[in-house]
This record gives sequence, structure tokens and C-alpha cells, in this order.
Amino acid sequence: MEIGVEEIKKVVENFDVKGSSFSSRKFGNGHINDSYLIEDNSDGAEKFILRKINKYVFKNPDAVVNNSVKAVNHIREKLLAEGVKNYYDFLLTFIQTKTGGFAFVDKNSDYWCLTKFFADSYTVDFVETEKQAYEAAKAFGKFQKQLADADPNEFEIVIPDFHNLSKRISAYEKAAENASDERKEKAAEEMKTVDDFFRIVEKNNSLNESLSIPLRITHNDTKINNVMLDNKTDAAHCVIDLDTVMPGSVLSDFGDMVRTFTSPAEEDERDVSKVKMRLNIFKSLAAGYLEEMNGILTPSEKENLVFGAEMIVYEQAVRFLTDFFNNDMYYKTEYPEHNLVRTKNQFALLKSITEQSGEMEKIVTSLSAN
Ligand code: GN1
Ligand code: MG
Repeated sequence: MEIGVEEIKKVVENFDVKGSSFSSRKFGNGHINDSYLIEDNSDGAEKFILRKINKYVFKNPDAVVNNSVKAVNHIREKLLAEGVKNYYDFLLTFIQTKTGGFAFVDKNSDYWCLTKFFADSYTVDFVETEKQAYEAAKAFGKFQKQLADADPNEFEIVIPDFHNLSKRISAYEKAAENASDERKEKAAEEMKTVDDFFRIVEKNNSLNESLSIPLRITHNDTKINNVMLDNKTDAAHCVIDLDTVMPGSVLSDFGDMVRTFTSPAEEDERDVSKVKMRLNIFKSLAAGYLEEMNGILTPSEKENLVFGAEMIVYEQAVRFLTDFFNNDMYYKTEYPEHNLVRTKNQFALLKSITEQSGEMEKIVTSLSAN
């Protein structure tokens, strides 16, 4: 439901901000939470992002806020120890509410968070240049590196089994059982593709059983549009959207970068002939990421980065298809077949990745040998 400007203003007034006259507009392309760009008109200088946490997706919004703030505090300490005085240029700043705490809870029990907006920066929904891929991947790598010594036990699980592929498959099977015949007929080919790539689920299960991939604090939504890039230099200011920061595996973070950086088209592009894994962009991505994380990753993590890409793109296709069968309860959609279009798009990308996985492996091997 669309929220009026006046209501937004009332929410903002609960935060510890100086101004008294605010304007707002809807912001960003997130599928889950609602975001607004807030401008403080009284002194004109300050801009903020106000976000309402989606209660359907995040059953424990307190955990979302706590994890985000914990991650930011941890990174701030790191930057200060390195002598970075303008740490706020490289880190999200959460604004406190007037009563303390970092979330305002309204009368509908909705949670709202306010963060400072990065001036002179931009986001993209698909990568245009190798430099953008390099910088954004370096930013996500740095984020993982800065949190590498954080204790995973101190972070809460904001969404249980978020990247548990077997459970995603079970949810998909259940949704397919209950789906309308019409939706199932439309998705017949994609249902077959889920089965055709089942080896990914099997490999993932055996990797999990081997316990060779350590649990780390990961971002879990490493989409290209979750990095703020500098207007002038394209260097990354910082990563945003910390809702899903929690214990996880680097394979899924790396995989989600490959998913959202390497295709020249957005994830809901209907013309799947435009969807492909661009090897030059992958190379820049891997270079930026490994520049930060090469010294930290275990051999098994490095060996499985490319598999992480296959796994995440497959998982995302399955998630979109599941939601299509569930009549679009989870992701925001703009038309009835939106989730099916996204599924087809992701499967086209998966095919392109599997065709080039040998080349991708070679790139990772040579970069991680440095
Ligand atoms: C959701 O919030 P947003 O749009 O950045 C989703 C991700 C998916 C992504 C697909 C909490 O991210 O896991 O990869 O859509 N977030 C959640 O674009 O489910
Ligand atoms: Mg998100």
C-alpha cells in the first residue's frame, strides 16, 4: 500500500534529525522493502534513506536492525583503528530515534530505519563498465574482510535457511503441488529445467556434508544496486541494504555478484537473448573481490566460487518460480507473469554460466595464485 507524504513526514520526525520540513519520494528498485529518499528542506543539505522493513519477509525485524547496527559498529571500529577519520564516507550511518534505538516502530508495528544518503553517488541495476564491476566487487569483498573476525554467534539468523537449497527445493515442490493448472502449464518448460540442473542441489548437499565451507558473516544480498558508486570516480563508497547480514557462506555472496553483475540485462528482461554471462565483467569482478579476500579464503572456498555462481542463479530461478506458483506473495510484481519472466531470465543466465564455467575457473585460479 502506498504511503502518503504526510505519513512519511511523521515517521521521519521520530528520528533525531535537525530539520523540521521534509520532502520525500519513493526510491530504489528493491523487491522487498519500501524505501524513500528524504530531503531536509530546512537547511537543504541533508538527505536520508527511510526504509520500512517488510514484516512478511522479516519475521523478526529487531534482529534485522540489531545485525545491521552490529556490522556497522564493527566496521567503524576497524576503520578508526586504520586511521580513517571520514569513516562515514565508507559506511552506512544509522540515525537514532528520539527515544534511542535505531528503529521507529509505528502503530501498525511496522519498523522503520533511517540512514544517511551518500551525496554525489549513484547505483546501477546492471553493470556498464569493467570498472564498476571491479569497484563494486571490491566493496563487497572488503565488507566480508572487515567482518572476517566478527563472531558469527553474535549475529542473529534473520531468515532461517535463507540459502538452504534443499529447503528451497522442498518449498518449490510444495508450491508446485498447490499451484493453479494455468500457472503450471505456463511454467512447464521451467519445471523441466529445475530437474535438468538437479546436479547443483546434489553438489551443494555434498559440499555442506563435507563441512569445508566455513560460516562467516556475509551480506547475503550482493546485488549490483546495493553498492553506492562515486559520481566522479566510480569508486565504491560503501555497500548498502544490510537487512540480510548474518552468518552465511562466501559462495552465495560471490554467486549473487556474478548473478547481478555479469548479465548486461536486468533480471526481469523478457528478451532472454540479451541475457548472458560476460566473461570480461566476471574477470573484473573476480579481480576486485579477490584483491580483498584472497588472503582470507580457504582453498575449498576458492575452488567453489564458480560453483557458488551456478548455485545462486539456480536458487534464484527456483525462488522466483516458487513465488509464481504461490501467486506472487513474496516478491513485488508489476504484472501477473513477472515472476515467470524472472525465472526464464535466470535460467538463461545459468545456461550461459555453465557454458563458460571452465573459463571462469581458469580466471579464479590464476587470480588466486597471485
Ligand atoms: C530480494 O530486497 P532486494 O530486492 O534487494 C531478496 C534477495 C533476492 C533478490 C532478487 C530478503 O532482494 O534474496 O536475491 O530480491 N531479498 C530477500 O532480486 O529475500
Ligand atoms: Mg535486500
